[in-house]
Amino acid sequence: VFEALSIETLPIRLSGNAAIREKIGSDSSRWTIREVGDGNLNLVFIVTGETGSVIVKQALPYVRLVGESWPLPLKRSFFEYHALKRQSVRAPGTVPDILFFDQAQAIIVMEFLTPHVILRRALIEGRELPKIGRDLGLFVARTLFRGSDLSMATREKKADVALFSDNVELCDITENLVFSDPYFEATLNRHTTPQLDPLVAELRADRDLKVEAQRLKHLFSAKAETLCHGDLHTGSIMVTDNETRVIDPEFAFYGPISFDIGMLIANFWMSYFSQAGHEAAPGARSAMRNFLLDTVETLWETFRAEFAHLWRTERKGILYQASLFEDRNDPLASEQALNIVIDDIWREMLGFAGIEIHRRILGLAHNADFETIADPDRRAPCESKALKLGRHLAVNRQRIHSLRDIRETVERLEQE
Ligand code: SR1
Ligand code: MG
Repeated sequence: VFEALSIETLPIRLSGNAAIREKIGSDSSRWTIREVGDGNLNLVFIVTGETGSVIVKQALPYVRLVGESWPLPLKRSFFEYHALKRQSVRAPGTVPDILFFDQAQAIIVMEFLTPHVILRRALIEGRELPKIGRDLGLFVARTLFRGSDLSMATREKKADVALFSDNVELCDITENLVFSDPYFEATLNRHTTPQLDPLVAELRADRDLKVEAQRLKHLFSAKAETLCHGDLHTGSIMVTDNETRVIDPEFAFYGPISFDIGMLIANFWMSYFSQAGHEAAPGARSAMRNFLLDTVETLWETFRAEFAHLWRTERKGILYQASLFEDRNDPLASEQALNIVIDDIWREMLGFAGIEIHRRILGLAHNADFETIADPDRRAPCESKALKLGRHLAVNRQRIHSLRDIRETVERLEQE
């Protein structure tokens, strides 16, 4: 029978576990326990013993953000565990090590990352992290390429698609909260800045935008291309100046290669527009703004270069088989195909980024970048500029050809 952990029961329930005892010490009377979960869904504890610390994460049978009225199955913990396992093989060193998994209790015990902090918090504080663009570009290229039909044996990939296809309820959250709710007056929506009302009404009446959002939802639900993280935002990343780790893949599903990249890049653009709400004086965070736009460029260019490298050196799946091109003695054919595949990812990625920006301001699940700007008169222009960028990306994505162009648009909006 499932039982939610508490600070009192945790030592009783986990002190018999050999892996935990070995890591933090076997005298559970000396364990100190803190509940630190501030996400929307789960319980998270830091457990510290005489020789170290671990993270204990437990799924609850409902959405923590909303309460027991919104049940959510425990099996998301199973998908998180399996996604972490695959990511650790496909992009070694980028996710926390797992010490123990209890499927029935939906508990994952994993490495405590220290002195790491959540990337979103670091960006709100105005901290520049020099390695982040490259680290994340490599992470997305490696996990998304190696989880696809470009790399995997088709039998193994099809079995994995079947396995993850049961993550229905978490996909349902994304399908509704990301792609649909922001574009009508859905019950769960909230925007905390009434100054946005006229713009919100405009967006909800925007036929082109609504059609694009549904085209993107169509891609999300039908293009089972690779194993996506599924919720790759700056709150799912832990950082130090020298290290980047990706956490929380409970939304993992087989979807478009472009999905994780678009969600992630959107969060850097939102951070950009939120800086004005956090800076001590106008212009004080100019260097930070440049860092964020440079990071987006590094992330995408690293993704592109690494994806191309894997395409040339590890393409062993059923798609664009090397033998097909090389037999005909036409190496340029493979490069032509690569360019077309990357162009498709680019256009889809821009769309997903636009929609992610909208849902974080108009839907149920907001982000701290904007929410921690206490004064609504300061928050409103930040959110409104982000919403306009989101619309531009989603609607004009077929006609946007470079991050230089987007940088100009972003900087022009910032000056408004
Ligand atoms: C009800 S869950 C809302 C959001 O929290 C998660 O982190 C996902 O981003 C989801 O969309
Ligand atoms: Mg999460």
